[in-house]
Formats: sequence, structure tokens, C-alpha cells
Amino acid sequence: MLKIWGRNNSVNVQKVLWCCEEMGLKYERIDAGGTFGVVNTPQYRALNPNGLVPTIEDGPFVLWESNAIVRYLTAKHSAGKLWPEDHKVRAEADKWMDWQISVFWPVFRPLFWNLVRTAANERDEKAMEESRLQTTEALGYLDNHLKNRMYIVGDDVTIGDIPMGCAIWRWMSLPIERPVLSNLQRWFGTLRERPAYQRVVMLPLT
Ligand SMILES: N[C@@H](CCC(=O)N[C@@H](CS)C(=O)NCC(=O)O)C(=O)O
Repeated sequence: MLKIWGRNNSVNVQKVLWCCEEMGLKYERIDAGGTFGVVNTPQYRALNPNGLVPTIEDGPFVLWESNAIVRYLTAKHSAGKLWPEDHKVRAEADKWMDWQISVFWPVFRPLFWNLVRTAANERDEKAMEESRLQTTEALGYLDNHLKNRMYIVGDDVTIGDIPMGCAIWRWMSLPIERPVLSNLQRWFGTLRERPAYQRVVMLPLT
């Protein structure tokens, strides 16, 4: 059976869990990272030299990097559904996956980290406000993209929705001032109705 290494409160682990849940793919998840440790053991480092989660083992095949894992699993098990077969549609989905990891998350991380993982008296208020403003600007681009679309590409959830879908749960759950981004809000509303999303993404932020 597919093995997924990683704590279930990690945004990157949740991407993999959510796509497996959408596909009805059976997996065994092993807690690792954060308070669970494990990631610095020689056994884990042999799988993933970065010491980060997630990592998967699909038989003898080992893979790390959450977006690469989502691409691999959906290409294998969900061609034409989560994995768009049209090259241009898939490229568009890929673009938003890469945008989540290279643009959105770096600007959002200081806000998330300070509010969720840092004691109140140790928070960096300046970094938080800067992060909040930059995140708002970045989300404006996605809101604009979603103007005439239900999902990031196509007529249903695809790989394009998975990274930002996991990230947006966090942004929507933080006790912060949020601008009205009605297209983003509508898209988030549709994700929230999905049982797979409810099971593995809509968890308390810890
Ligand atoms: N680019 C990597 C980033 C992985 C990453 O930063 N994972 C975090 C959790 S979201 C991690 O392993 N942190 C250390 C830990 O949990 O111990 C990916 O997408 O898989």
C-alpha cells in the first residue's frame, strides 16, 4: 500500500492526502515532522535528504516534494480527472501549483507562522502586517483569475486547485482582517462542500 510520511497538520502533507482522498486511493500515513520528529533519523534522511515532509513510498519508488507527488499520483490514478490530459489545461494547472509554492506561500508564511506556531509575546508584528498586505495583493491575482471560473482550471477540481485549496483554508481560518475577494470566496465555498477536503484539510490550525 502507498505510504505517506508526514504529520497531518502540514500544508504540504495535506496536498497529498487530499488528492488521495479525492481518488479513493488507500494509503498508510506515518506521523513525521514537527513534534513527531522522525525526519532527522538516518532512516528518514535516506528517503528524503531534506528532512522535510511529505515523502511517499509507492513500492520501491520514493518521492518527495508535495507538488511532484500530487502530479505523480494523479497522473497514475486520475488521468482526465484530477490530472488534466490536455497539455495547455495541465500547464495552466501547473502554473497555479507552482505559484502557490513559489509566490503565495513565501509571502503568507510569516503571518501563518507567527499566528499559529509562535507564542503571542514573541510575535513579529511588523513582519505579520507586511505578510498580510503582500498576501492580500497576491490573492487578488487569484481572485481575478477565478472571475469567470468555478475552479482553477476546467469544470471540476484538478491538481490546479490542490495546493492553493490547502493554503486558502489557512488564510480563511486565521483571525485577521481580510479583504472581500468574492470569486475566491465562491471557490472556497465549493471546496468546503467536498467530503475529501473536509476530512483532511479542514482541520484546526495547529
Ligand atoms: N517544497 C517542499 C516543502 C516541504 C516542507 O517545507 N515541509 C514542512 C511542513 S509543511 C516540513 O517538513 N517542516 C519540518 C517539519 O515538519 O519537521 C514540499 O512541497 O514538499
